[in-house]
Amino acid sequence: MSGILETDCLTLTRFVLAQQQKFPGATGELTQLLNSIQTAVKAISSAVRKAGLAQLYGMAGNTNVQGEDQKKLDVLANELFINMLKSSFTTCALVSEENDQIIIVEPSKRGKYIVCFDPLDGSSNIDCLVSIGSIFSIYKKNDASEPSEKDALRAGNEIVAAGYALYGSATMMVLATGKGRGVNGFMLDPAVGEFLLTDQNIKIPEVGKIYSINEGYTYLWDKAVTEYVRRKKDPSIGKPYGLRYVGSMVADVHRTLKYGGSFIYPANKESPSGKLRLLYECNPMAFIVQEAGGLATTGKQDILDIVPTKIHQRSPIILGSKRDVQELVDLYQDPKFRD
Ligand code: FDP
Repeated sequence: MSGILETDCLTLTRFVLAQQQKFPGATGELTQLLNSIQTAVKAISSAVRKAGLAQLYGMAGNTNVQGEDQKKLDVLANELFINMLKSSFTTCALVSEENDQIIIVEPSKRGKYIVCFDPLDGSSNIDCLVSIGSIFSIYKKNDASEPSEKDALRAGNEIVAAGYALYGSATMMVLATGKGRGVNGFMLDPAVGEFLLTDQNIKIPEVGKIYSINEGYTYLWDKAVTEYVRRKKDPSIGKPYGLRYVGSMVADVHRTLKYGGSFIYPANKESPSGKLRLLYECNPMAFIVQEAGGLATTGKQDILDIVPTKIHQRSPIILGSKRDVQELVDLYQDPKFRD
């Protein structure tokens, strides 16, 4: 109710704790891990909101008023994720978009989870104030061996939980806390400093009215994608779709989750595996979209079935409303549109 302070609001922490209660054997480690990600996201959100001003203070030679070097936002976000995750005592290995090698957590701080994350996705949008985000997926270590890269080279189907934070006109965290447990969205209330449940059990529309792809690369597309986009714009087939492309994966996926339609970053003649990274971009988003009732595929294979061989490997991706994604999958199977 407006003007009245909510005294029993469902925060993200409460929500995760309540889920943990449903599993009598749960140790609370995942709750602790998700809390550490929440802290990182809150700090990143605050830094994102102040970035322009902070840059002004640091204009002379990139130093701030204390004479310290200014940290670029993506470096800051990465350090926050790594430090919060390590000190949560719940992780044993981390894969970050910003680090070439896997990070092995020191033995005294180890727990049973592996986290793959992109601390600040859409970084080319930072300087023009367009929405950016953080993305993560969580796996459980399945043996007692010394943690290594093989623990992160797992199919998306093994994800325990995945989520993203969108630093948009508000900051929102969207979480899928396990297979069959759906997707929930939490908006950051800056006054209280907590994420509050605002979007319960998000379901992606069965079909949408929007397609989302970087059309500048039309000349590089394969026949199936070319035909799909042609059909979306052909009034003799139906009412043409609208085109929306922010160029920040989190923003484009969040819109697709809310409004439906398709988001596509395909393979093309110059990048045969597309651009987006499997472990910390495609897999978490595919897990969330599928939990919300949508589809996520390369066009030829379910994203979550891919068994990675490299931690930074890329994958083409088509995700969104069931009917919209299926339409492109069908084109890939049609011999007329094979390259
Ligand atoms: P960015 O290069 O700005 O970091 O994977 C990174 C990403 O952004 C995604 O967030 C976004 O969807 C995509 O790249 C945009 O790539 P194009 O500029 O090639 O369309």
